[in-house]
Amino acid sequence: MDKLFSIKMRASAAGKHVSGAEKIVPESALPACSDALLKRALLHAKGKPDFVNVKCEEVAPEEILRLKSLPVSTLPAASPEEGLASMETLLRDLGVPDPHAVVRVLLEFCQGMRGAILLDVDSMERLEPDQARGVRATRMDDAQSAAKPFSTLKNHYAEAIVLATKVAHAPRILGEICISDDPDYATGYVASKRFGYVRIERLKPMGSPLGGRVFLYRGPKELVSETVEFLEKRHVLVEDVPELRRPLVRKSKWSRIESTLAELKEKNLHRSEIVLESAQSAHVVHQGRSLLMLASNDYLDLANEPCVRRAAADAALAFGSGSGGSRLTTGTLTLHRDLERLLADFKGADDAIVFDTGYMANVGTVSAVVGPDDVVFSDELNHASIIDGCRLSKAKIVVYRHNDMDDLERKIRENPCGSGLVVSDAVFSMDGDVVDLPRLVETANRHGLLSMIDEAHASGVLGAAGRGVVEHFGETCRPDILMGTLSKAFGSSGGFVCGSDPLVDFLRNKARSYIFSTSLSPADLAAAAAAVRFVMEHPERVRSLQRAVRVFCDALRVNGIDARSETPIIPIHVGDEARAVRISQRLFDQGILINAIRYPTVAKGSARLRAALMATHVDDDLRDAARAVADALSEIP
Ligand code: WAQ
Ligand code: MG
Repeated sequence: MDKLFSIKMRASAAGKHVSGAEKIVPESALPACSDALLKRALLHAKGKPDFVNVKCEEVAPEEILRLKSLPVSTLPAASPEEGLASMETLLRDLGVPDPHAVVRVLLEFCQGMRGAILLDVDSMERLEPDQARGVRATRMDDAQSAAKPFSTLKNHYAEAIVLATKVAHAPRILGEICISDDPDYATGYVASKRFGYVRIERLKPMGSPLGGRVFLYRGPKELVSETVEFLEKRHVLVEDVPELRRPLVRKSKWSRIESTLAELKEKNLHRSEIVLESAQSAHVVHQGRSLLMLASNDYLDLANEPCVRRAAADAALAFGSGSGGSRLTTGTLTLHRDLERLLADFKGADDAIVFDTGYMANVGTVSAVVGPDDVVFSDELNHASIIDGCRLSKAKIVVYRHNDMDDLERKIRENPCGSGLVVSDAVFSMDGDVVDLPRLVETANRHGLLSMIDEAHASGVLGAAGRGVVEHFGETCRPDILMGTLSKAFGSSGGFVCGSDPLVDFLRNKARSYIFSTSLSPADLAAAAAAVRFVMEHPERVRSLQRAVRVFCDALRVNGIDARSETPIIPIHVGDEARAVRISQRLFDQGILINAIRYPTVAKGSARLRAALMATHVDDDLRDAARAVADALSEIP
């Protein structure tokens, strides 16, 4: 067996103590340990020492007393008064006749001592041989200390629990009370064999240099020297020191909220809403002023379409305002099933399941179809709701490069799995580009993986009839799971998933966002159904949207901005967050609403204007807007 050494470090500056520490470690750990202790001496917050002494001494195993660590518990305390009251209660339970007086000794007489006061709790007499210095407990260590990462900083808790365990086992010691003398650390404890090491989180005001230790003695005075001998001379190793789980620094309960807001504002990332006073349409009203809406997801302008609004109003009058329950309890109306059948028909699927939002459709679906043993392969630009669904699933998440099917192939080979999912947006919400569906589906199928496509920005948008990404690619391929929303081109609210009967049945039983939410209200459902029917009957509305895209992109290019898109999402690159905000603000002042999109929605430093077109935008408005965008880009630094 490795020999054990006691190693002690003491550092001073101009004869004054700066820091000290000691350990008992196996010979093999001695060099690393002396190095760490030396660093600790040289880097001490109290100042640079001019004298450092590191002393190593072999200790015979039979000289070492091995003690089990006291068990640790923590009492929260909102104020020093509360903490000190807890301390007195514990002392009373230990049989101390005058707990208040003992706590006063700790608060009033310890200042400036290097050791502890040794107090007779019955006579209230101080028993230390040297009252200026106090009694020091030394020659002790955590039995595992050599195996633990050695911090050059002093670890309050780790050292205190070792000391408290030794002191509590000293002859005739009832226990100990302590407050850290560190001005930034207001914690202390009451330690005893009886109650263990009870941490008390707040015993003094922050910033106070107060601190000290009192060892509580009960016994004949003649035997004091034996107690002191044990404390100062006996070698002790403490076993099974528990880890401290809580963070040591207690922050104000508002600190996260306040500091986050301050940081967002400082980095130009703070957002607030623009409140509109009219329906969502090609023109909207804000503070009494008309704005050209170039930022809406209501691509087909159906939120404001008379037959859609009428359907919502009629349904509210016939079925009431709320659905009254979750889908699997009382919240399924004929309207829900009618809409699901209509969506399945529109998308050419067996069945569909409607969720309250697109976000919930993605979170519920992804987290249900994969689990902890699976792998999800996810495009790096996928929507946040897909990312959140992946996280919630506890599956391994492998992110592949944006729309890069070679990278997807490589990542699948590098991450073999029993089962898994490839998931991608159909139209990427911030870039407006379209997924390489044929290759994605082929790759997923070849590797035996499920494929899922989010058509939030594709339904009603892609394909001559607006049926989405499958139509866009000429019905040549089809993902297993086709997700979409009712809140964008369909002008209502909600999300949905289309697929096979078993898939939909599975989701009704396993998608938690479906099971544990009150279902959509009658007005939402009827509006969505009317909008889907409108698209089926009026494919020319989809073509108007596609035409608006061509007109706007052409106009941007005429004005020197390189813009092309197959979809109504047209990103105009800016880069700097603050500049993007300034440009968007200038356009806003000129009556054009285009959002500046910033981190965390897109990567840092890739801020952009995100123009979103509607089928009802007229050519003149689009050309004027393109010119205004170009002017703002060239004039605003
Ligand atoms: N023996 C006796 N008394 C000592 C010793 C020693 N080896 N070391 C320090 N003292 C006395 C001295 O008067 C100090 O001013 C006082 O104790 C406090 O010492 O989160 O950090 O090193 O569970 O500041 C307790 C809570 C932290 C830790 C204790 O003590 C936790 C602490 P400090
Ligand atoms: Mg201290």
